[in-house]
Amino acid sequence: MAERFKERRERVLHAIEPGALVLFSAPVALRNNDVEHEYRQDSDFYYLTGFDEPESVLVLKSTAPHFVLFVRPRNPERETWDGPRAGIDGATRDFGADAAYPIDELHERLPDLLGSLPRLFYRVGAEPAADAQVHKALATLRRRARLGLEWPTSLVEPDVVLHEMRLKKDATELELMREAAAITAEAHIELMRTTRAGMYEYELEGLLRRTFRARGAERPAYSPIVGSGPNATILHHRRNDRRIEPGDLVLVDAGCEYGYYASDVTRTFPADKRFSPPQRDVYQVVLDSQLAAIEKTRVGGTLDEVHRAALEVIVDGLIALGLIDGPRDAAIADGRYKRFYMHRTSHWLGMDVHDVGRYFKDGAPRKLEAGMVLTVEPGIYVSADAEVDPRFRGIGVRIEDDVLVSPEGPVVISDAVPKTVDEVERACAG
Ligand SMILES: [Mn+2]
Repeated sequence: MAERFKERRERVLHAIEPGALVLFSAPVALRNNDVEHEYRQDSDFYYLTGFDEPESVLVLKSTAPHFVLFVRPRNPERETWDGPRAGIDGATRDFGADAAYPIDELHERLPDLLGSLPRLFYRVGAEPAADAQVHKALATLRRRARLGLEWPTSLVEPDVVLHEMRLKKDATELELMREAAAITAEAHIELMRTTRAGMYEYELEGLLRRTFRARGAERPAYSPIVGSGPNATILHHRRNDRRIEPGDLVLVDAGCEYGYYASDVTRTFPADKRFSPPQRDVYQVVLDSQLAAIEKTRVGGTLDEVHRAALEVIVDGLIALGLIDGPRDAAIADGRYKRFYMHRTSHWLGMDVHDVGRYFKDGAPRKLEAGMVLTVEPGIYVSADAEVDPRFRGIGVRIEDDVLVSPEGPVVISDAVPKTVDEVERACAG
C-alpha cells in the first residue's frame, strides 16, 4: 500500500525539480461548542502520504531529505482520549518519511528546508493559518538572502502538478472507485426494494448510510439527497424530511466514499413500484439522454460534446412532451429548456466528488483521456407550480452514473444499479 504513495511522490518530485512542495493536512473543524466535525484528511495530502492525522505538514523537495513529515508527537495521555498517533517514529517507519519532526518545530525548520530551492509549490489563500507559516518562512529566508543564500523566488500553484495527476486514475485508484460504486449500487438497490409510500425520506437516508458503513465505506461522499414527489425537482434537497406519498417518484442522489474515493450515483424510482405514464415518459427521455451522453465519453471527446449529446435528447424529449416549443436548435440557442434542465451533465470524479483537474486547456474544453472518471447525469425537473400540462407537474428525474474513459470506450463503473424502466420496476418489486 505504501508503495503507491511512494510512486506518486516520485512523480511529483520529478515534476517540481528544482523546488519544494508544501502541503498542510486538513484543519480540524469545530461543529459546535467543543464538538468537532468528523475528521477527513485533505485529498492532496492523503494522495501523497496515506497519512490521515490532523496537524501534519508534508514537505517534498528535490534535495535530500526528499520526503519530510511534520506530525503530532506521541502523547500517551492524549492518545487515551483521541486514539493512537503515528508519532515521529511511525512517520518514518510506517509512512516512509526520510525525516520526521514534531509539528511544533515547523516554524523553525521550514526556512532551512525551503532555502536554496528556487521554486515553492504551495497553494496560497486556501488556509490562513497555513499561509501565515509559509509567509513567515519566506520572510526569514529573504532576510538571510543578504548572506548570499538562495530562497524560493517563484511561488507555483501545486494544482498544475498534483491535480493533473489526480485527474487520471491509476489501477489502484480504479479498484477503489469500483468498490465504492459496488457498495453504492447495493444501497440503491436496497432502497428500490424497500421503499413504500408512507416512509419518510430520512428513513431512506438512514438505510443508505447503514449500507455504506456496513460494507466498510468510511462515509457518504456527500450529503445524500432523497427527494420524493416535488422534492425531486429541487436539485440540492437535503432536508430529507418529507413523507413519501402514493404515486411519488423518489430521486436518490447518494454515493459512498471508500478508501478516500467517491462514488456519485442518482436513480429515480416510483414509490408504488410502477411508473405512471407521464413519469415513464419523462424517465425514458432522461435515460435516452444519459445513454447518448455516455456514448460520447470517449478518448478524444470533450465534456462539451458529452453535454451537447445529453442536451439534444433532452430538448427533443421536452418538445415531444409538449413542455417547450421547438425546433431543437432554436430551443438550445435561446435556452428555453433551462426551466427544466438547468445544470451541466458532468463533473470529474475521484477523491473529491467534484474532483480536481481543469475542464479547459488553452481556452478550449480539454480532450478526454484514458483514466479520467466523470459523472454523466442529465435530468428533467418540472416544478410543482410550472405552467405546463398538470400531469407533468412535480416530476423530477435524474439518472447519474460514474464513467471511466478507456481506450476500449466508456466503462460505466456504477452499472450494477438498475436503470431501464423495466429494471427499475423489477428492482422495486423486489
Ligand atoms: Mn454528481
